[in-house]
Amino acid sequence: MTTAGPRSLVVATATGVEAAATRPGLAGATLVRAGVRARRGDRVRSALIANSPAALAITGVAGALVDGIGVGEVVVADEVRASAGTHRLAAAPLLVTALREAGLTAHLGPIRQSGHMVGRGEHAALAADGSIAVDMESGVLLQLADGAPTAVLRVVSDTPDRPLWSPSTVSGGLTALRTLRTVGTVLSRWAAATGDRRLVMASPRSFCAGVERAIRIVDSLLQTRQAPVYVRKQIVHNSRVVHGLEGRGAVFVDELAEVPDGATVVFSAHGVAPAVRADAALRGLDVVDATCPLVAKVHTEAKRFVRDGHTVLLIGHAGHEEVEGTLGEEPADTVLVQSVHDAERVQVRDPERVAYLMQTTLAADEAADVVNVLRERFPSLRGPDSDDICYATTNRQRAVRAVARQSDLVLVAGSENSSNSRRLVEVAQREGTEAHLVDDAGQVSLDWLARARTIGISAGASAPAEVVDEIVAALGALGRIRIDTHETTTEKINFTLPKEVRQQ
Ligand code: 0CN
Ligand code: SF4
Repeated sequence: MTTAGPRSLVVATATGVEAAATRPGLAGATLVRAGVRARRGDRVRSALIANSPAALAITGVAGALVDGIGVGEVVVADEVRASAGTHRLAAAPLLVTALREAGLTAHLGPIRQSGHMVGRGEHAALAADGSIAVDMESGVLLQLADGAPTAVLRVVSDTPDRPLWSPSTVSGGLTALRTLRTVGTVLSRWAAATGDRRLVMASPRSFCAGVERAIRIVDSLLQTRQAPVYVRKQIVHNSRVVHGLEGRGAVFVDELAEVPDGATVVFSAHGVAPAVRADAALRGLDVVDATCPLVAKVHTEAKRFVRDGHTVLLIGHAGHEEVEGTLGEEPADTVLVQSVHDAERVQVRDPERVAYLMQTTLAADEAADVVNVLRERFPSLRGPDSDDICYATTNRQRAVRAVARQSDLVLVAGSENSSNSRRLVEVAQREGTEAHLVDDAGQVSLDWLARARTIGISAGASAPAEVVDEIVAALGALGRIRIDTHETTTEKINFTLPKEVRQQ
């Protein structure tokens, strides 16, 4: 693939007034007046050819179709619906974020192209299919793009409450034109982020066996038990997963006190302290345990070491749910060690009887440094029979490291509170590569992309593949992409479901 960097920006507006309002932020761009109903489409076509390879932004004013979108606010189309067909714009969430960063109120949703000016009383019918705004030329102009990256971004000048041909029409128009000045600067940033790229997909990435199992447990209970199904803490640390299950009837609570007597409650993949189990039993709660078997293994090791008279040094992060659960097994004989600094200072009852355990999602290289210090201080230090840092954590870190070495930028799908996802970002950064954690495509900054031609992509063990797909689609909407996969190992691990779910 021949790779082209950022595209030249061609901006199409319907009228000269809209073009003039947008111009201040558009240094170096070509502005084209295409006319209402895009009668002058040939001008746009010529501008795209003259500036090839170009990116096309369609902007100007529009009418909001739904309440909650005000005059002067921006609507970015993720889809344009016209009689000739529907056009998807997968990079639209990135633009919304950039507009918000620029201080504007921006909305994401479908824009409908209408053949006439929409007046009082027509909004509800046009909004019936979920469209949030209406204009008269986006659909026609998009057909001219011929594969060029495209953006459709409109500033609202009228709303169902303040329709066209009402006393507010002029003031609405002026407010919208003022906003267009800022829109121009964001479109320039968008154009700088376009270009052809190579994507290197880290493999393995995304769901591990423990996360698959935990989600299937809640999923299956939602189908077979009476709603609501309560879940103590987030089932896994991912906002997309949690919102998806919430939408289907799961109720996430922080503490058991919020669960009514007799209700079904699921314990999350990260495990719980015995005190929580005892509390649930006392309350007569119907418990289904989604603790990952590999977390449960660490709990078993903690009990075994303490039974043998050892002090357990648990390497992990304070406040993380998994660590809270493991510490709770033998609280009097377990000490948390968070860093090399802690390892150099930790005091134990008997230096001859010391064991270490680990949180399953640590960075393997950092954890090894801590163990080395402990071993120097306590030569008879014992450790787990097999690694506590789980297979999924280890595999994803190896893969992202390999990918980071060949990338200008690494994007890791995952939520902020996901330990293993954050470690993937840090592992990539330690290779000297810029890396960021993104919960969804909208969190990818246009400015990161401006500098990156090869982008590595990974996802934490709790991040759904669909988030990765959305990121890839967004990058594909900014230019041509070649997708390579860097596979460091294949995973074939599966965990059986607990009996409460299997029997149903
Ligand atoms: O993101 P997760 O839910 O959890 P942490 O990485 O924050 O521990 O991923 C699943 C891992 C487990 C247990
Ligand atoms: Fe289990 Fe590891 Fe997945 Fe955590 S990351 S749920 S410990 S397999």
